[in-house]
Amino acid sequence: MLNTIALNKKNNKSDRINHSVKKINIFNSIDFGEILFLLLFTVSVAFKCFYFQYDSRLNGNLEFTEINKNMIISSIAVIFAIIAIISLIFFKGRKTALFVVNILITILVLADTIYFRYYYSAMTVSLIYQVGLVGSIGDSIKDLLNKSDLLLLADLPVMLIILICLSKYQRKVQKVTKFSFRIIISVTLAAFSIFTIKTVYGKTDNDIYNYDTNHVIKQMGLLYYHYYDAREFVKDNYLIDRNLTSDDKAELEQFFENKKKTGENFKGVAEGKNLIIVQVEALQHFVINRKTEAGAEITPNLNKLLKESTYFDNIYFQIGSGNTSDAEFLSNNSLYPLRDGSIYFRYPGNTFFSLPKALKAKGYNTYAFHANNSSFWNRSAMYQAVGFDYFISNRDYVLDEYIGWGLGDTSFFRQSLDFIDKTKPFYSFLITLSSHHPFNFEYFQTYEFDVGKYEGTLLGDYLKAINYADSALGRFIEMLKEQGLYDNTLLVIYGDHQAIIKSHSEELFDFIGEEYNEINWIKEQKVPLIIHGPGIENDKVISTIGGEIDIYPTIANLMNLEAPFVLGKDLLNTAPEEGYAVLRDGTVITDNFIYICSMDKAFELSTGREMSQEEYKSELETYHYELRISDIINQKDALKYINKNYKQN
Ligand code: GP9
Ligand code: MN
Repeated sequence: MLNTIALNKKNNKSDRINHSVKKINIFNSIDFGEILFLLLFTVSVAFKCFYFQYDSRLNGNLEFTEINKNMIISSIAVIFAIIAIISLIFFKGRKTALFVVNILITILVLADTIYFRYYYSAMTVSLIYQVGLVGSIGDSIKDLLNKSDLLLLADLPVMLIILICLSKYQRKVQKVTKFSFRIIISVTLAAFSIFTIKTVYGKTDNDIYNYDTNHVIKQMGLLYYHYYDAREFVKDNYLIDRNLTSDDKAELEQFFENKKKTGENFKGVAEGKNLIIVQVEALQHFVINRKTEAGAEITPNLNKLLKESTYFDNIYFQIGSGNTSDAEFLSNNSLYPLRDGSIYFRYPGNTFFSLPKALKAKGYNTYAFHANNSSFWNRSAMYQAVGFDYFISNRDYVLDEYIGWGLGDTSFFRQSLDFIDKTKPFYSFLITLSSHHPFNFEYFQTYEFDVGKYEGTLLGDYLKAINYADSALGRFIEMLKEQGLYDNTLLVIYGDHQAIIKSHSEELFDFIGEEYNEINWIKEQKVPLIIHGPGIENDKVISTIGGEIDIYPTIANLMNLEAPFVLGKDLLNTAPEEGYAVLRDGTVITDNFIYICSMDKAFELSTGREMSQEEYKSELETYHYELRISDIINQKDALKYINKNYKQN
C-alpha cells in the first residue's frame, strides 16, 4: 500500500514534469533561427525582384500606384509560395535549400536584368533553344553590366555566415520544428499565397498578357512572370494540339479570301531580274540623311543611293525575341514572328511559303550569305526549310578583314559576290554583321569618324559602326556597277532592328533634338527600307506606314511572284491613309493613332490626345487578329495544309 502511494506520488510528479515539458515543446516547436532565415530570404528575394522592376523602368520609380501595389503584393505572395513548397519538400536542410534557391533566383534576376537592358524583355524558357548564342554575345553582356548589379549578390555572404552559425547552434540544442506544426504552417502559407496571387491576377488587365509579357512583369512581378512563362512554354510545346483543325483551316482560308488583293501599280516591273536583299545589322532609320555636329553625313552612301531609289521612311521593325532571325523571317515569309522565342529554333520543321521558294519556282538560284557560324540562330536548318539553295557562312569566307564577331562587311560583300553564279537569275540574301551591338569593337577604337560630344557613348560608338557599314555598302554598290549587276537587279536594303536600346534613349533624343516620351520613343523604332532597280522611281520617298512584313508582298508585286499567304501589304499599292504596322508586342501604329500595348492606351497621331477605347477598339481588333492568324499558321504548321494549289511546295 505504501509502495502504491509512493508510486502514485512519483507518477504525479512525472506527469507534472511531462506537462511542463509539453508546454515547453510548443515553444520548442518554433525554430527562431529558421524564422530569422525565412525573413532574410523573403527580404533578399523581394529586394532582387524590385531591383529588376526598378532597373527595367517597367514600374517607373516604384511609386505607390495601383499597378505597383499589385506587383508588390503578388511578388511577396510568390516568395511565400516558394517558402511553402520548400518547407513541404524538405524535412531536413530547409535552410540550405532556401539558400540554394536564393542563389538560383539571383542568377535568374541578374540574367533578366542584363537581358532586359538589350532586348527589353525578360528571359523566357524557350531561350534554352538559343543558349548556344551566349558565347558570341560576351562583349554585349560585359557592356550591359552595371556596377549596381553587385547589390544583387550582397546578401549571399551574409546568408551563408548565418546559415553556418545556425547549423552549428542547432546541432548543440537539437531544435527541430515539429512535423505536424510545419505541415500546418506550410499548407496555410501556400493556400494564403495562392489566394492572394489569384485575387491580384483578377484585378489586373490580364487579357494583354498574350501580346506583351512585359505586362505580366509589370503587374504581377518578375517571379510570377517566370511561372507564367514556364506554364505557357509547357502549354505551347506539350499541351496544345498542333494539329490544324477543320475550323482553323476554314478560319485561315476565310482570312486570306477576305484579304485585300494588291493593286496593279508597278506590277512586274522587275520581273525576271536578279534580286539582292541586304539586311543590315542594327541599321535604324534616324541615321539616314542626318549629319554629325561636325557636319559629316553618317550614311553618305545610302543617302546617295536614295537619289536613285524609292525610300520607305515609315517602316517599323516587328521582331520578337528572335531579333535578327525574326527580321529575316518577316522579310522572307511575311508572317509575324512568334510571341515567344525565335521561330528559327522552335519550328524549323514547318512548311513555308516563302520569297526564296517563289523565286525558285521561277528558276532562280537562291543564296543566303552571313559570315557567322551556320548554326547561329539555327540558320542552316531554317534556310533549307524556307528554300535557300546555298548558305554561305563563316567557314566559306577568307578572314582577311576582322571586325567584332568576325569577317568585316567590306570583305563580306566582296567575297559574297564571287559565290554567285551570274549566268542564271539569282536571289541573294545578305546579312551584315559589323555594326552589331555594342558597336565598340577594337576595329572602331581607331576608326576615324568625328562623333563630337558622343565620343565614348553607345550612340557615338554606333555612329562610327554604322558609318563603316555604310562605307561597305558604298563599295558593294560600286562592285555591282563594275560587274554589270546594278541595272538589272532589284536591290533591297533595310535594317533588322534598333541600334539604340531604351536605357540609352537620352543619348538618342539629345542627338535627334526631340523630346523623349513614350509616343516619340515608339516612332523611333523604325528601320530604313530602300528599293532600287528597274522600273523603280528615283529619288522618291513613300511615307506609308508599314513594317518588315511588307517587304515580301512589295517585292512579289514588282517581280510578279505568287504570294497568296502573306500577312503584309504591298507598299506600292497601299494608300498612305491605309498604312499600318503591328508590332509583335501588340503595339499598333496607323495613319490615325498609335496604340501602345504596354500602356493599353491609344493616342491620336496628329495631336497626341489620348483616345477613348470606343474610338479605336474595333480597328485595333482587326490588327491584332493578324497576330492570331500568324500564330495559328506557325504553331500548327498550317501552310503545309492550305497551299496545295500553288507551285512552291
Ligand atoms: C548573328 C547576327 C546578330 O549572326 O545575326 O544577331 P542578333 O544578336 O542581332 O540577333
Ligand atoms: Mn541583329
